[in-house]
Amino acid sequence: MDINVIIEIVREAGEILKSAHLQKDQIFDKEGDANFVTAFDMKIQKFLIEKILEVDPSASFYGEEESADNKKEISSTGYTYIIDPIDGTTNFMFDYKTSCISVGIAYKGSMYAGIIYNPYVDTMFHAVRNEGSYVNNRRLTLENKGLADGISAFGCARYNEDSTDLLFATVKKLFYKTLAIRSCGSAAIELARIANGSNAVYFEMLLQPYDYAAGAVIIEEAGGVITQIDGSPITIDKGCSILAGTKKAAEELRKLLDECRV
Ligand code: LIP
Repeated sequence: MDINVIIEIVREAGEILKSAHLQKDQIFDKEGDANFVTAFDMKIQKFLIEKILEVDPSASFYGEEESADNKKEISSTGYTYIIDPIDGTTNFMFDYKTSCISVGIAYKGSMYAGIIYNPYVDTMFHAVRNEGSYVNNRRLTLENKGLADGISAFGCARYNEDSTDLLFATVKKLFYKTLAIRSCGSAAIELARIANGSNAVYFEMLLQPYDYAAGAVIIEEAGGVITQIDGSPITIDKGCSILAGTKKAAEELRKLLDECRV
């Protein structure tokens, strides 16, 4: 698997997203409140799968959108591409220009590489295990700052109402412990922002592997951490909670969550 070949495929998919003119009849409901998919989510996922199969015919896929060649299984023998064709779909629907393409790559069941591309600002994040983390080919190494020295971000969705009280109780406590609070509507963009030092920390109560798989490698290779909110390892074969950040800020936030949980 040549990461540079996959990066160029993702860059091409980014042009589809950036030049998209979404019509009302191209928006469809998914399961749960305020949960949507657009024709462009499906078009970009189809494009990515077809292009990746050209260079890696034995590839497996765990993509967000339902399609015949998307088995949503993690291969134990080869590469699995964990694809979010448009992370920040609701943002895309309202022309927020804060959406990205996220492709995590697992090898024999473990995360190996990650790519997050925001075509609106042309930022291409990528990382390969033990080879470092980069944005537009600039190497990323994290400063281990705490909550008080940075921006804290969180995510929430109407269709994931689990633990909403704990989420907002923690955000209220966080408000007094950090420089500023942000919530941009794209988990992958928030995770990439940890790797380049824009966010000190990010958390969300429930996400799916395609929201965080790529970000996990990009953060860890930059020197940050990513776990579930209780500190346990993340899962890539099913959804889980996410807490990511610098080592110091993540530890501080986990303590805040514990205080709010009692
Ligand atoms: C979105 C995430 C966001 C989260 C939403 C949703 P999508 O991904 O990026 O952080 O709050 O629940 O999961 O659905 O736009 O690909």
